Amino acid sequence: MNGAEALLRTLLDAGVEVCFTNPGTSEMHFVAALDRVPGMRCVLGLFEGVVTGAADGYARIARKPAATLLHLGPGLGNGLANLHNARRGDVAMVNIVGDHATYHLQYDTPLTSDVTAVAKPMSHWVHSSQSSEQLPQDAARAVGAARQAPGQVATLILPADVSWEECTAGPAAMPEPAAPRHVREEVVEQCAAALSCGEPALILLGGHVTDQDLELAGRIAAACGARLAAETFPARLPWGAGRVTCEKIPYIPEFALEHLKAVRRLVLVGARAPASFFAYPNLPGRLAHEECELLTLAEAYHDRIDALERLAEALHAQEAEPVRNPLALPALPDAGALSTGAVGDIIAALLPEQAIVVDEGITGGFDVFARTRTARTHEWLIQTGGSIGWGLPAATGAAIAAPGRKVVCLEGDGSAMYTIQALWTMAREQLDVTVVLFANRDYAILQFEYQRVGASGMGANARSMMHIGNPDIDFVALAQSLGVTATRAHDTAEFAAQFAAAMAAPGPRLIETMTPALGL
Ligand SMILES: Cc1ncc(C[n+]2csc(CCOP(=O)(O)OP(=O)(O)O)c2C)c(N)n1
Repeated sequence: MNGAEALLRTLLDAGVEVCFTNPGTSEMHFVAALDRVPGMRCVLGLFEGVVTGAADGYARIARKPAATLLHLGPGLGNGLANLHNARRGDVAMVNIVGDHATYHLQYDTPLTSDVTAVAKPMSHWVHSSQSSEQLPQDAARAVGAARQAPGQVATLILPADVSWEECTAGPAAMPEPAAPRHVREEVVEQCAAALSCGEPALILLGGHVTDQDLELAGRIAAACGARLAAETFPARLPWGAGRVTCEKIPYIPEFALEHLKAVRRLVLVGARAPASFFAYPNLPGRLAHEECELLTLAEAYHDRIDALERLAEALHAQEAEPVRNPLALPALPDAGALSTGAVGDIIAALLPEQAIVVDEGITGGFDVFARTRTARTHEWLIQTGGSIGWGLPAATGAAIAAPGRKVVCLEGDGSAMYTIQALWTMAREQLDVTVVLFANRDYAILQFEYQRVGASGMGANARSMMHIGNPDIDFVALAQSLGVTATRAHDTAEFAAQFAAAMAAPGPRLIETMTPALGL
């Protein structure tokens, strides 16, 4: 058995069953091992941003890491933007990054780079394996690091000779990941006191929000008369009918300030203190009122279920009945002009039970989220790091993690063009993803932000940096050339018919919606 084979067996033994790849010469022995070792589903992405984004979407749904296979420093570098999103979202992932053979680095050939330095800023854990005998142990440690709560990006660098040389040690067992830490009793007591002191309070959930989080937090909120909200960009959020009702902090800081204006006790559960995404002249970065006390019940790495259970007990809230979203499907709009709101209504009306919505709709997605609160029970995956080009890959990975569940990907046309190659992987793997593409032909959010940061006027140059028509991109032709069935919707009737058809049949689809930019 060579190093690559022992590595692969170690990954499989540790429950890593999917590998998103874009290999090169230094990874050929790993590729060969994919044939010799049965069990690893290997999925090719045609750009490394697709590979890392897909591993992100997969892990959010599967609740365990996938592996990626990337080609030296440049391949890893191409994947970094989506590793940033994964790192910001506490998403578990094991990157295997090939490197030159250890003895070859001295020749300083074209693909030589400091792979560790490239990996470090976007990884929680980095290690370069130096011997085939040690490789299985290193791989087991990498999976252990990835699975450490709340989830980490682990990068294992694999020199070509470490991959091809013999490994007599055989596969290694993953160390048992450390159990998530429990919060201290006095923290629970402080939060209980804050929630029962009579001041207006809000419980803020962040990160990978589960039904159990919502249930427990909903009971506490109901018992104390507190409000319940999710942060603006949670990694995962259960949503729709039957779920415990929660608000979401708006993206636009003026709205967020208004939203939080009355709150005097803010209890954070796996969420950071709310802050505006960017700095704006004349607006505070902190979104909570200056007289609001911030309390952290649980950090992302804590056992938040345990913390919420203890808080519920302290507040005698275990039997309280949380408020739940009713099932209320909007009527399909009559024929009319497309808008992001109309698209939202149609999606809300037709979204099937247990669907997964992947949101990189940017300005197109705002209206859909609000309207799906009373749609059939489903789940949202949301951009956690602000680096666009995540949506199509994440939808690809989510679909691989959830066969049998429909994935709907809301995608801005500008964002789509960063990692459009993901459509090819969707077609090749015949994934059940419907992409709703908002073709407003602008970087609409940037046009909006331009004035808000205080940039004055808008001349021809500035305008052309934020307009992506001229030439107009034909997403139907583009998707079809990558193997995905695609249609274009000009009005609500066309969109309703096309979206209904997409929901009725499995397989990859793209609907280019000719929506004007949201009038922000
Ligand atoms: C990697 C990366 N590059 C650039 C940006 C800056 N940026 C943020 S939104 C955006 C345009 C998004 O356009 P689109 O997806 O069409 O959505 P719209 O704003 O039109 O709703 C850009 C370029 C970013 N966030 N991430």
